[in-house]
Amino acid sequence: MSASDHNSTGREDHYPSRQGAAAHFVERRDPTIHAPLLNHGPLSSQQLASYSENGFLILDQLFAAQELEQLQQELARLRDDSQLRQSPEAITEPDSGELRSLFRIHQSSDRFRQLAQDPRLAEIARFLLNDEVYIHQSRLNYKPGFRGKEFYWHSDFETWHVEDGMPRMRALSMSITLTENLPHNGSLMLIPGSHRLFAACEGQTPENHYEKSLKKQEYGVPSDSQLQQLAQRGGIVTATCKPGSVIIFDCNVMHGSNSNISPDPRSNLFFVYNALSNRVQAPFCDRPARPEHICSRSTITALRRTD
Ligand code: 6CS
Ligand code: FE
Repeated sequence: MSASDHNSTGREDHYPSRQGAAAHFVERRDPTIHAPLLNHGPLSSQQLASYSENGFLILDQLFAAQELEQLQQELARLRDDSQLRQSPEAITEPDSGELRSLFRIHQSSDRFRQLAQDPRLAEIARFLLNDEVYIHQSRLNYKPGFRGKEFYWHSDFETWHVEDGMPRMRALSMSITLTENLPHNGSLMLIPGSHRLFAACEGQTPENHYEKSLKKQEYGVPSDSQLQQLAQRGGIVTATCKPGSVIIFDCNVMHGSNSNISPDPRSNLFFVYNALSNRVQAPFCDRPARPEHICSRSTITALRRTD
């Protein structure tokens, strides 16, 4: 296990990746739960233990039918917004041109801005990260029926560290299911316990990598051997759940999702909560910072508390 390195700018890099070394593992150097252990905050002690052990937790049907309907209407409204569709925030599927993702929805949608601040979500993030939080990234992954393509295995943190300059593992994603997540429609797959090892990747970061990686990621992904080792240790869990549920997952848990050739869309909303003390710095790769709609940088302030 390599210790932290100092990259070309002399800055301490606790999780060197894509620095030319072969794929290898580095022990995680940050807690999964940053809150003091004596208090379980808005979660039960069983939920906390499960999140700490696995690196993810599912809150089943957190949102009632009426709220869910409003979220689904907003999902459709944004999908049909022709101006948004032409914007850099819209990512299309590589083959069909169908809408794959819509980024920065916590700013382009008042309803989703309000949702990101909802205490049922934000208070859990503040507790687990033990800090004020801000939205590092938000997106709708539409994963349409018939032609929704996969998201290959990856650790979000590996990308957010290397390409966005996120220093430490003190961030988490909340994926809100807006359609049913089923065994057959490309639901999120996660490897329990994989968050405890950092899979440092081989290769170098291509120029403007995000223009390709958001459609089909080929750099910053684990080697077959790394993936095999993680899956052998922890197995693979498919997070099937009803609409209105929330999949909370640590920034470093290995996850991915298959293509969707079923008629049923798998549309999930993602908020990435980052600890304010873990705000992004310069990228840990020799590339310019990614655009604001993928990585909040110029708008970093503590997320407003609402009751
Ligand atoms: O590059 C990113 O930030 C995005 N890529 C993936 C596959 N997951 C996290 C995030 O949406
Ligand atoms: Fe991801």
